[in-house]
Amino acid sequence: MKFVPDRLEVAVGDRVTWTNRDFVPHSVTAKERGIESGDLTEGKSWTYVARTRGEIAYICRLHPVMHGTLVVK
Ligand SMILES: [Cu+2]
Repeated sequence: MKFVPDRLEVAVGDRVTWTNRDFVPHSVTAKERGIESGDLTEGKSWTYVARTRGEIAYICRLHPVMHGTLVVK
């Protein structure tokens, strides 16, 4: 029920992959950026290509207490 790590710094152009290692579904969602992984069930992955600089605060849409930050440098 948490993103590990919950803060990650990457470079522009990097591909970032989230994998659900939990047994309940989760998502990677940042509405203002149009980021939406859809529901990721156990073992499923989703990849985002970081194309613009900045900090992206994201949540799990299914469990909004789950927060993460992706820093694109
Ligand atoms: Cu979740």
